[in-house]
Amino acid sequence: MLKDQDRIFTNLYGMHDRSLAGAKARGHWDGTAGIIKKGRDWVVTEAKASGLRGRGGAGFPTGLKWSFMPKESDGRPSYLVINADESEPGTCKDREIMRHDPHTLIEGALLASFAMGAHACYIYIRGEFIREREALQSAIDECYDAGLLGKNAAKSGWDFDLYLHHGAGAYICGEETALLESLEGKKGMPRMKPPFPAGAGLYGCPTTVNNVESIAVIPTILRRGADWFSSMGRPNNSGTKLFGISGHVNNPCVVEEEMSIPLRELLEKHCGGVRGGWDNLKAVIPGGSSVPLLPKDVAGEALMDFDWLREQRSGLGTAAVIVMDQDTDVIKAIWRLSKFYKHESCGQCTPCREGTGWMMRVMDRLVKGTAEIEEIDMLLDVTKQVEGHTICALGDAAAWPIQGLVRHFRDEIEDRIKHKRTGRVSAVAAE
Ligand code: L3W
Ligand code: SF4
Repeated sequence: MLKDQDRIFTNLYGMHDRSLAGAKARGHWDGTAGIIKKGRDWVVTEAKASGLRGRGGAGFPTGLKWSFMPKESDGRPSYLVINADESEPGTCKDREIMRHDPHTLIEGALLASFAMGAHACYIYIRGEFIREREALQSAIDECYDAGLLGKNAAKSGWDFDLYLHHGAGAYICGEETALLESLEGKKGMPRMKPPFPAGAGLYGCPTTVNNVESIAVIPTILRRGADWFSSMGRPNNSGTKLFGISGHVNNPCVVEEEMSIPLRELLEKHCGGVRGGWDNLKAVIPGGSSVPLLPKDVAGEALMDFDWLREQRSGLGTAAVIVMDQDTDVIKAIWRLSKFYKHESCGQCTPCREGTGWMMRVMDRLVKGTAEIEEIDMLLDVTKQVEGHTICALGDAAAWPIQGLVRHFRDEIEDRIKHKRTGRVSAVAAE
């Protein structure tokens, strides 16, 4: 359980002044130049030692990613790009940082960019985030006025510019290479990897793309030390983490907690528990719509971290916890995700473009109970044809929730088909 003094996001609920003066009173921008004077290698080494893993969904070690950036310039500039295109269904944690704690993100952008030899950083913010863009832009303007950004930023000797770029509302632009394409003014379509952005990213230059939360925790890690951060959570799953909890709990919320907290403790301590009590739980999606759900018995044991959830063939993803009680039509819930992925597929590779449509149409029949029993395995086969055979992870993200549904709720699907139960057909038709 996280102690109050170990919280990084001290203004998560907007109770305090989010302006520069308020942020400074809470300890932000304290000794920033001194940290930079310790040198680039020191910052990267601390990030590695902290054990911080990317908070955008993949959990890739942040310090290791930074170390892929060139040490010496070959004439091309280096860039940091911050992925603020938070669009994963259920996910609303980065939004809270940008709304209420924008200075920790801006200070993190300066420190991380310095660590990678970047004099410029772009924050790519989700199209729907109008108020968040305004909050962030006003914080950026304050920093320029106070000399914390621009030439000799924060009197550190490092010149640094920060630009905010507003997206237009496409989920796929949260995929890092589609985001770069969009930032360059092109259609947001993912690129083949490799090359990874560290080799050829924005405008073909060395680039690191990091999630908002990954960057916003950096100033506190550097001030309090890698050992402090890595002392929380389990080995290889360290630090504090923002969890966004929605669905059938009494008080949905976004909360900062220690990594590896038991799921049941998370829900009972911060959300007033499952609606109708724990016994009324049916299933939980632990990490945003891209990861497979967990049935109640597994959820009761779950530790909220990358490795524990991976071992259960699910994932921490964006740590967006979606709770479903016994009243939930779980087949319909996953059908709705299938519809989402079909809609958001950019269409450039065949398994995803065609497969998402096939998956959605079969899911439609499962919801209505009009499918044949054999179609369950046929559907699983389609998910296997899509998984791992596409340019970007959207194909996997469309396949995994269905695989989880069949793994844990096959009986319910078969039961509906056998009895030709209709589920909520009228609601399906209405959507
Ligand atoms: C250099 C190598 N760099 C990997 C870098 C790579 C990227 C990071 C992780 O997808 C997941 C996806 C969604 N040399 C490298 C290397 N990198 N190997 O490391 O890469 P990767 O491929 O594991 O993941 P990804 O393509 O970044 C992200 C899942 O997250 N997800 C979605 C979240 C949605 C949001 C949102 O709405 N904001 O975050 C949730 O689970 O499905 O699997 O930077 O370049 N050898
Ligand atoms: Fe586009 Fe889907 Fe291929 Fe990703 S997997 S590049 S979203 S078609």
